[in-house]
Amino acid sequence: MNTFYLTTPIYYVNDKPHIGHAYTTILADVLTRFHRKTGEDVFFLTGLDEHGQKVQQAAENRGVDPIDHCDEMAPRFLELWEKLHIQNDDFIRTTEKRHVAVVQKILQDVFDSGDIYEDEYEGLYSISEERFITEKEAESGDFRDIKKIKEKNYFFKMSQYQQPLVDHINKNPKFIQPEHRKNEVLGFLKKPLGDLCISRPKSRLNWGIELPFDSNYVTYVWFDALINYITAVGYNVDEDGFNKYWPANYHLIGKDILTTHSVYWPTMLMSAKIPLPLGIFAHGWWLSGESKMSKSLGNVVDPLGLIEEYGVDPVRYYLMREMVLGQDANFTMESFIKRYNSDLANDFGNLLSRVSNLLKKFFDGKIPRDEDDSPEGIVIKENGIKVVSDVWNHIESMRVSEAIETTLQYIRSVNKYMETMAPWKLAKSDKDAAGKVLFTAAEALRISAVLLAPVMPNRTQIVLETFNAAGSSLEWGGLTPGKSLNKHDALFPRIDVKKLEKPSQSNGKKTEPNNVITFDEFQNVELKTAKVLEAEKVDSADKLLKLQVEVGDEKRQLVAGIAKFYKPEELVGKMIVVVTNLKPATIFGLESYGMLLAAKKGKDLTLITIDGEKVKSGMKIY
Ligand code: ME8
Repeated sequence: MNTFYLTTPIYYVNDKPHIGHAYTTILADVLTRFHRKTGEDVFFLTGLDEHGQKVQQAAENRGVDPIDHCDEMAPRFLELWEKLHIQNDDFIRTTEKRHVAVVQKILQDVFDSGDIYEDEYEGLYSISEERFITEKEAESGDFRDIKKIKEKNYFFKMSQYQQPLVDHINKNPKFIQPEHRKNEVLGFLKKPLGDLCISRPKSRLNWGIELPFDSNYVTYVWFDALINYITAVGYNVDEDGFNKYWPANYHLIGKDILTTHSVYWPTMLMSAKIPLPLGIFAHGWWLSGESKMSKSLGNVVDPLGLIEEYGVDPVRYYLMREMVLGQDANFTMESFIKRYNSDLANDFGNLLSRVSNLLKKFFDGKIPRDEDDSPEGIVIKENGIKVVSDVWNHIESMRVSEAIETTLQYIRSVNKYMETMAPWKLAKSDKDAAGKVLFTAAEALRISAVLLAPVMPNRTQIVLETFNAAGSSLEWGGLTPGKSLNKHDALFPRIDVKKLEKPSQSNGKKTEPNNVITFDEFQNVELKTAKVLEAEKVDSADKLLKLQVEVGDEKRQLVAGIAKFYKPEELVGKMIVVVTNLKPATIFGLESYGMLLAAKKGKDLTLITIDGEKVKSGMKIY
């Protein structure tokens, strides 16, 4: 039997899951549901990345032990997976014994083979990224919390595997997908590849897996995390299980973690003499406006809220349909509602209510005897057979949104067929012919529901149960003539866009300026209180002041054009308002992480400040 092993990244437990995490996991769920349908022996792995600086920091901020923090966070992910109807086969946590043992084994094996050496290293270290960075990277402004560090560490001879990796990528064109990501990695590998620092002294970070050959160190979180993919299928413990599923068919990842997966991981495996995964597939980012949805930017959508409001299937549908795999996509409530109303309510839901109502009205709520053998009916049947293989081809090539669109196009063609054949009119003159049309339409709808079931496992079940066809296959002809229809609720009640809009405040009269923004757009802007800790003039620019501000637990640098209005010493201690999720900017060579708010008219400018006993820095402003 063919096997299909698919993994998601293991997510950091530094905060609760957001829509980006939900996306990759739903994608893996949809793909594995399709593969299970073809009879493959599927293994679907997801889990949590629980070690490292980020998690230690998150636990420290909350004043709890890292392991307690992880134990508290893990159920939040599990709860979300349950709500999203994720059918994973395993859920790995890197703090589990089974994983620690495998990481230590690999470390020891690689050490014994001579691929790990000790060296003193001095360089710039980015705390937020948990790695040494180059001078050039430091100047790029993409890294925060940079420190100069000199210390003894252990290094993995990654450079030794540069050429074998390039050869592997060239010999296996599907190893890194999509194509443009493969080219990106090959471009990266044109420059000499350095060795990888794989240790962290416990004096600096102790939340990790101890090096088996030096108890003063823990291993680098990525060296630990990537190994989860082999731990879960039984590496070094269950040889048969391991050989059955490994190498994985795909590691699904977001493009943010391409290098770790397509450079660190394969070279680690080469050194440990373990076969490489068959494929690494990097999808794009969900954006909110121009920026990536990310916890640190504070612009993430909470998947639980959406599910509660609209149901899980529409959310799964939207995420799968809207993002073309490999490209970025914009998450907006407008596009969510549009997709819901047009694809789900109008096309899919409408077809079900039309067909089932007509069967009730004219055929006593029973499935008619014969299918339509008119030319129009034959086209629907032929396309109903073709759509199955088209969808499968798309899925095998990781084109999920195209697979969905192909099914929706088929549904639209069935709606057109209904309009052309008008069985409600036909029923009055030729009842037999009307029955045939309705049979064909119902069968087409059944096939479509089976095809959409991996994306929307719940609502498609309603369709199948309506026709008494739960568990039926993808072969044309799954309906049983004479069977009675079951009652069903509206599949996708339309979202009334007007009801969502907030009523106007002004005694009945609408005042709508032409620059209105939606509530969502407003919510995308994160405003917080910030306390000014330090302020100084910028030598080269007489309009600018450089401020260090405190936003809750975090410190930030802001550069603001207010030197003409305020003396630096006047600002220290003031509680101001800052846009905290603005893309960082470099102003006169200085990094600025946010923007302060001020009222300005003509030549006057006054900073917006907030006073009050209860006001603390880091409070969100609504
Ligand atoms: O990187 N759009 O964990 P993480 C789409 N622990 N996908 C997104 C997204 C967005 N805006 N934001 C996050 C880590 N994701 C490591 C992985 S694997 C051995 C270790 C998804 O919690 C996407 O899959 O930061 C991305 O790769 C992953 O979440 C990063 O999750």
